[in-house]
Amino acid sequence: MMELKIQLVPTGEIILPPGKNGESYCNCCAKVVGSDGVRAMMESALTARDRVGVQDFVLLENHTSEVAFIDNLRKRFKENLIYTYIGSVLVSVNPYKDLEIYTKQHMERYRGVNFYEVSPHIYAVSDNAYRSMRTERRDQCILISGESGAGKTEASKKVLQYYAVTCPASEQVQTVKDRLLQSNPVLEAFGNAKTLRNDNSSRFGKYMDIQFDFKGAPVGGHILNYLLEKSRVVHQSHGERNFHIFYQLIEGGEEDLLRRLGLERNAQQYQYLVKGNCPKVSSINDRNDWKVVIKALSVIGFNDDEVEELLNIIASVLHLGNIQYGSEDGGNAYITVDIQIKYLARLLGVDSSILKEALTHKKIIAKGEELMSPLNQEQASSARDALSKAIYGRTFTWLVNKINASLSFKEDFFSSKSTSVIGLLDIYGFEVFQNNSFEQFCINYCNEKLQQLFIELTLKSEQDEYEAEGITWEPVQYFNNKIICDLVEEKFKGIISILDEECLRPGDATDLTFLEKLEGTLGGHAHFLTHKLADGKTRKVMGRDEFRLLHYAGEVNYNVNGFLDKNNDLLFRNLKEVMCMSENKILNQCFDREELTDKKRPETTATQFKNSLAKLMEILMSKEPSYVRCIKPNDAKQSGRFDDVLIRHQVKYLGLMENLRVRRAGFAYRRRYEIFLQRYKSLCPDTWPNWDGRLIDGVSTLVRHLGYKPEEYKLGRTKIFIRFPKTLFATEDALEVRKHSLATKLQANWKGYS
Ligand code: AOV
Ligand code: MG
Repeated sequence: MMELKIQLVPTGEIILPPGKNGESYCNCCAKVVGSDGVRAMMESALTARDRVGVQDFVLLENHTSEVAFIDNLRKRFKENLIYTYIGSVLVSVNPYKDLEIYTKQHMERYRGVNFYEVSPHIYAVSDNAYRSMRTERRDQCILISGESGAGKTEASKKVLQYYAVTCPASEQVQTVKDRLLQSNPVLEAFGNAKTLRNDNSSRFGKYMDIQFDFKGAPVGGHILNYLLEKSRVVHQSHGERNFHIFYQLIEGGEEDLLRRLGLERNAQQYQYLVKGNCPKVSSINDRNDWKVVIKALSVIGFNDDEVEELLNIIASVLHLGNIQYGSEDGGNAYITVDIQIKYLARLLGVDSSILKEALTHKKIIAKGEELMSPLNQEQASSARDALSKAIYGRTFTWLVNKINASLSFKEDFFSSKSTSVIGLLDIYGFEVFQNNSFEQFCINYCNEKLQQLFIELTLKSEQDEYEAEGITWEPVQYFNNKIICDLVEEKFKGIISILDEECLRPGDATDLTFLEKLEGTLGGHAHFLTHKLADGKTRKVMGRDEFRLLHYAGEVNYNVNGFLDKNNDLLFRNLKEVMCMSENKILNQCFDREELTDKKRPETTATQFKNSLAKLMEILMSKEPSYVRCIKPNDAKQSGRFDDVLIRHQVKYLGLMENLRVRRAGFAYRRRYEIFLQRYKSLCPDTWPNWDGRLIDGVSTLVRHLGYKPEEYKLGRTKIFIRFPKTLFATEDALEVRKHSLATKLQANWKGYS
């Protein structure tokens, strides 16, 4: 049977392979197809397009219609086509099921192929970034955004897998690739957890640089981690879990390991694991994951002792959680059962009586003398929890450092140098729960920053450039969320500044006085609300301990309860001292004696986070970005369900319609005149070998000679702007042909001489 080849290329045109006289021919048997055949092919291709939608939203006939946009997304989703472009931005809808599109064959299909010649895929974005890095020698970054559960972490893993499979590898490079890949299960075990939004929710932000040598082989990596949600160690909301590693250890740990650690194989026994009432999750196999993590730790280079020390710490946290306090007659706390202290002393390598005292007393310095002041039951419980959080949080940072040491580029190990990097950003997505606290405030602020970067780089700078170049341009209106970023981070007036001020204020500062100050300073701000209405009345739907932020992605009520403590993140001095004495080698590195003598107050949590995000933005701005915008199709984590309302909301706040409008009206490529002329001047007798006049005139002469139509390009002050990729591809092809014919001619001449 004759296979008709008619292609619906991503640019949306129907390509009819041309025959000699303009007729079309069949791809497999090369028979010329008559006009009826062509019509049949056209019809079937158009029907296909009707069914599966367009691969690039730019091709939508009604590109300003949100309905058409969502229709297209739905059509494709129903056909398991989860990826669609807006120009070079990849939109991805979480399928919530495994698709057969990530095989090695798929990877090969995308390798070295132009973005627009294959169907949209995360591999196309990965390959495009890789090739740009290699050809232009410019550092790249792939920014993955979307709300919690939209598929960011999965996407970032696919990118890494793509490089691991397709990049060249020597034996040494293979080791690096293995370590890069294996860092994922380890960090997920310690840094991810089940939330109501996502069974494998990232509770830390991650930016990973993959370093490549000049041959394009990955030779190293480096991870920056952002604010782990430590509070989860001691408390989880109903239906949520603690970090995966605890359940993995309890489910998967061998009998004698659990015995050594003094643990029972029953998560319900541990106070830190029972709060969410959710020990088992159907989508998670803790026992298998345990095996994967232990293997990964060994690939990364952990020796048996280090694994043992790490597990001692995890077990210690569980034992700490089971320490229960009673109250003596005078109100002082005492520990009801000693068994946990015994385990803790052994696992942490500390003196049991010193630990016991530190868990019930606070050291104060009065008149130059050190005194131990007893804690009441509530204070002791929160001191215990602060210790658990500190231990876990610092161990997590240690883990990242350890992975970084293992991934670090070792020059003497490789014969080449590391030249360029591709950065991969996978943060925690925007989230709203029934009860939102300091953690959601930080997470959602981080998402505001990322959205701001997207706006800066795709909507704003794009339009600014047209204006600067004097290109006629109808500005596209969009919501700039800078106002919300400022509301959070501005010096003196922003929420973080006000929070810090309350944290540093001696005396009677509480979460509620913080809220009052917020009202005093920010009341009336367009994106900030509390229960107080301007006319003195009360907004009934809001609690008296809440403030509401109107985020770019939606409204969130934050309960101020705990804001001050979480921002201060204090650990009593005597607990620190105990930890400095620990014989556990990891904890010994995590708690430094210098901390005890340091008089300077450490930066608050929110300020540290703000500063680290500012640095991250600088890093990202210095690289050439590619974007993946992830969309969550429903709130039930189910496959095949496309919830229109939910999706419309995301399309709106991600600014996808504005993105499309800028893209439609804009230009896919731009080149500075001198670069454009230098590259293509050989294609026109007037510009070859040199053009003596003004650059703009040279480019103008060149493109007219090449047959560019007026609507295909515009000439700015310093650059040529080309509307469609195909125009540039055609010019590139012409260059190839010329090089080829030149080479053939040279060969013929050479033969003539010899
Ligand atoms: P997130 O990273 O965006 O949320 P994940 O990447 O963890 O979301 O995705 C959530 C779940 O959706 C995964 O565990 C998979 O079950 C499923 N999933 C996502 N992408 C795919 C895909 N391409 N193919 C198949 N299943 C997928 V958060 O970390 O909560 O913001 O903070
Ligand atoms: Mg994630």
